Amino acid sequence: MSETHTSACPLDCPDSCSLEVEVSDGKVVAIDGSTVNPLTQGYICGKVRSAFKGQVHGPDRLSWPGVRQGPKGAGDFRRVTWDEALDRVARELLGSRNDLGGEAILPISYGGSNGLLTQDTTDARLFWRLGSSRLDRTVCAAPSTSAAIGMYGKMPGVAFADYVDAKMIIVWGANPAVTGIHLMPLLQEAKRRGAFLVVIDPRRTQVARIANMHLQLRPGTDLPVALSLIRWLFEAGEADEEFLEQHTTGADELRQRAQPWTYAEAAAVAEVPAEAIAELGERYAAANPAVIRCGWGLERNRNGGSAVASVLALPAIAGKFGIQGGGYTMSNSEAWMADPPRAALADEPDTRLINMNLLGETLLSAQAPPVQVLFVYNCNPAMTMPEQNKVLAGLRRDDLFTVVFDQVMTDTARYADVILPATTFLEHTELNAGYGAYLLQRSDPVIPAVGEARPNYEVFADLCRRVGVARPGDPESADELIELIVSAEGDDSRRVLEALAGGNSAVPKFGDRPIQFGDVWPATAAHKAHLVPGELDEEALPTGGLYRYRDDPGDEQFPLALISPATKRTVSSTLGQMRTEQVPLEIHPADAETRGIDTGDAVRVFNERGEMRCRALLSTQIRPGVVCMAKGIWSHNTLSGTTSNALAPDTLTDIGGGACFNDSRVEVELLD
Ligand SMILES: Nc1nc2c(c(=O)[nH]1)N[C@H]1C(S)=C(S)[C@@H](COP(=O)(O)OP(=O)(O)OC[C@H]3O[C@@H](n4cnc5c(=O)[nH]c(N)nc54)[C@H](O)[C@@H]3O)O[C@H]1N2
Ligand SMILES: Nc1nc2c(c(=O)[nH]1)N[C@H]1C(S)=C(S)[C@@H](COP(=O)(O)OP(=O)(O)OC[C@H]3O[C@@H](n4cnc5c(=O)[nH]c(N)nc54)[C@H](O)[C@@H]3O)O[C@H]1N2
Ligand code: SF4
Ligand SMILES: [Mo]
Repeated sequence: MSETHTSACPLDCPDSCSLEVEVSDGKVVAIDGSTVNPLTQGYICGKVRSAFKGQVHGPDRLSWPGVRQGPKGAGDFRRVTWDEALDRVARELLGSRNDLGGEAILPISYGGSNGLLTQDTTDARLFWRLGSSRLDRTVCAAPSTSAAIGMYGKMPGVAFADYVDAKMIIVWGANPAVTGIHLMPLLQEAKRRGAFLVVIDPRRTQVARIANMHLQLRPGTDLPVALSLIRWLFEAGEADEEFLEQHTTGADELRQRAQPWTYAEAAAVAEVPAEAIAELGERYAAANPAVIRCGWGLERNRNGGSAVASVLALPAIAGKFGIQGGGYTMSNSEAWMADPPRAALADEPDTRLINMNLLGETLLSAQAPPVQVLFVYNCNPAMTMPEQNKVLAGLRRDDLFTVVFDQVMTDTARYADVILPATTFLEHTELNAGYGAYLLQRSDPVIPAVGEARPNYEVFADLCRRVGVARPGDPESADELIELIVSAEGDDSRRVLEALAGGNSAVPKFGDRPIQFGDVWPATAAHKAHLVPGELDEEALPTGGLYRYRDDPGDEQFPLALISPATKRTVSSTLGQMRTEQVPLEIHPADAETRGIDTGDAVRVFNERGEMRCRALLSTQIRPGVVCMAKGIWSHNTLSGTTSNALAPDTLTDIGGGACFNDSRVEVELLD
């Protein structure tokens, strides 16, 4: 006898699908989409539809706490009780704090779940009250969020549902066929209704193949391209002076900064035809409504923050706001609950802030104090952070005590001193706000916890008690935490709570389809768009200020740009235990030929930071001068056990302290 339950997907994906889950004998037998979230339309991606069952019930599932009994990295653990494991963790936390101070403790968490209960609740309470080092969560979206907040104060974006009415859609550094699949049918429908679709991406992705125009630029050159469009809009009298006067600051300043970038200059740097950029400019000026889907591909390089800022400035300059379907979409992650850590019920301490992109460096060389306890949850840093060799060397440190709290045995978990098994969203209560939809969804467990797995919020609340920082009346249960989080909605929180109480519920905000500069306004001073925000300009001063282009980091020794975009098989590295085959490096036939490389050959990809040995795949989907290795692969997916992250620098973006994965410059050679 099977029964069907409702749920919502909390994976790091903009779509926040509403789900139907079929359960038989306490086991998940099928997962599919429902229509509670209108964007889901009853279908979901293959990752969750087919693969996620393996995350719950597969052989790599962690189902008991363990302590290390072999060398670090071997993944050999002895089963212990929760009490023994948590007492040991509590002893180490307190011991480190007593010996070296709270800052000797570093928690690291990121993309495992977008659920509002899984991060920044009792975990923040534990680490803040202990006075741990704080983590600057910069590995993703930091430059784009800085740019968006500085300019528009996180104004909600154009809803995907409104894309069908747009006359022009620019998909800029996003790959929706993989990373947010529910946009694809809407793009097709918009095209059918006559929209002109432009894709700006170094790869010929699935969406590029259906586009009317594909600008296949060199990675990291979006800034000059956008600035050349801005320059032309002003020069050609296509700037909306009235809008700029009324609703923006900094237009003149931006105009000056764009001045050096003629189409010819931008085209030379981006290695695309100047005529194509010019056509894009003409069409954008003429189209109404026109919308830009800005992704994250353009932020992962030295110019990332300025690149996103220049793209987000386009609709203001060209006067594209104020109409249904006109403007931009980026992330809506802060549309709900402006202040998620409120559930911590603790004050954020003034302890040192560690940029997570520097994890390896920090583990190896932080002083005063060194990191003594690393607590990993919702994260697989051995495979997802830059400078992988440094991260791995750090994890091998004998004097580092590492806790890994995860659902499966990840490459990082193999280095743990203590492993703790976490429940999946099908086993605990979760609150999902998503970052592509405007819905708030609550989901409750559909099966009992697998083995002894426990939810994050329970385990961190338990640890608060064990280290003596819990206070009477601290909210600990899912219901209590949800109430606290939703209280951020002020007068509206009662209504939201009641709507969520039904379990299978999704509460919309902004009437679902807000008009930018119509229904929603910049949450900035005077509700204006700041085209050259002072604080960002200042932050970017060391690199020449906002909108200053920095040249390609490649040289003769390492000329190839290595990028590592998302794939259909994993969400970042989540689900990667089920992708067991060797994953190839994609290389353009022209680059392969000069190196004597053919499809299937074993190659060595290297630079001054490290190397990755893997198979080659000749592909015309990427442009010459660029090679591509999937994001989120595991050590078992390459011949060397290292991934593209071993070649990625831990340099930071111009603003936001973001990761520069796509600034990896490499050489590739044939292995015998
Ligand atoms: N299936 C799946 N879905 C995912 C994820 C996943 O791993 N798998 N990851 C989730 C997460 S964590 C995130 S942040 C989002 C990311 O969502 P997206 O931003 O859509 O995905 P990315 O693959 O990071 O980058 C998008 C595209 O940018 C291109 N690109 C690379 N460098 C540049 C550049 O310099 N300029 C331009 N214009 N384009 C460039 C890449 O070729 C890629 O096709 O997706 C989320 N959804
Ligand atoms: N080379 C390269 N590297 C990249 C990127 C790139 O473009 N190129 N992109 C970066 C991006 S965009 C991102 S967002 C990061 C993501 O990098 P990470 O933050 O490391 O995210 P994941 O790889 O998804 O790993 C999340 C882990 O959390 C676990 N998890 C899920 N839910 C829970 C839970 O409820 N409790 C606990 N305790 N654990 C849970 C999952 O099983 C999984 O092992 O990767 C970055 N790394
Ligand atoms: S990963 Fe994205 S597309 Fe897949 S079920 Fe979750 S929200 Fe939907
Ligand atoms: Mo991400």
